[in-house]
Amino acid sequence: MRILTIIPTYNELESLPITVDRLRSSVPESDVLIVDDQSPDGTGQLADEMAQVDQQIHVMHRKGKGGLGGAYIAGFKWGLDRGYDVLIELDADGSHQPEQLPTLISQIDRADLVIGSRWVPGGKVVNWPVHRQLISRFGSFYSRTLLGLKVRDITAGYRVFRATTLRKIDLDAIESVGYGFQVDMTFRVARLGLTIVEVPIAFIERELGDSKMSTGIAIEAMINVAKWGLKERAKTLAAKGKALTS
Ligand SMILES: Nc1nc2c(ncn2[C@@H]2O[C@H](COP(=O)(O)OP(=O)(O)OP(=O)(O)O)[C@@H](O)[C@H]2O)c(=O)[nH]1
Ligand SMILES: [Mg+2]
Repeated sequence: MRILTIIPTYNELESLPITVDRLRSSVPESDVLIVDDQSPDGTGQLADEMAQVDQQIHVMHRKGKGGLGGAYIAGFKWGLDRGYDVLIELDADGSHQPEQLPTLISQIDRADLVIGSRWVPGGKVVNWPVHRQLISRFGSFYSRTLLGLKVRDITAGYRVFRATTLRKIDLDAIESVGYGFQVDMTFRVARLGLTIVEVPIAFIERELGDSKMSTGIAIEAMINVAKWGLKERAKTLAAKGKALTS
């Protein structure tokens, strides 16, 4: 099983080396792809230096901040082109603990997508203010209800995909930039009737660097989810109408 862990970065100069070191010790068999969007703080150059001394580290440089979704899609395509069997999403900021990755990977035998989940029994968030917890829980509840999904942590960004799952998805059709990207991927995997397994994780609030979360990203996600939910419902109604008239 060839594994690739994709780490998107934008201004993660302090966090990136710590995260990559922890990842390399926790899952030494995984190759690493850092996708940097020309971070003004020089994260991209640091990534290049890391790649020079470790053959398993690769770097993709994109032209300017294009959003988390775009960075992951570019990373997925890179990995699929090179024949990886398992592709992993991991934040650079320390929120996703690489030490928990072996447990997530161990579940990919029985799943098409494994999600590191904050909102299943045993999952938790550390050092998150109450308002962030409420926003995240509400976001998952809102998306779950509108899209009719069973997943508890729909916006989660700690994920293990089988390559076969990603190959079934039209990656070019995904437009969302922020959290919406994670919701969109979950929805697409679920609609294909594939198996999603949630594994409890402890999500740690970043200690270094700045968050890229913004109100714009949250609003984008809410509008898109409502749009997708309505579209899906319209499709179901149209199918029912057809069945009744035929
Ligand atoms: N390449 C790339 N990476 C990004 C972009 N935006 C965010 N990232 C990275 O994606 C990961 C998650 O971003 P965060 O800023 O931690 O956003 P978040 O985790 O949603 O928000 P917090 O909960 O506040 O940490 C980090 O590794 C970021 O550096 C982007 O536009 N391009
Ligand atoms: Mg983060």
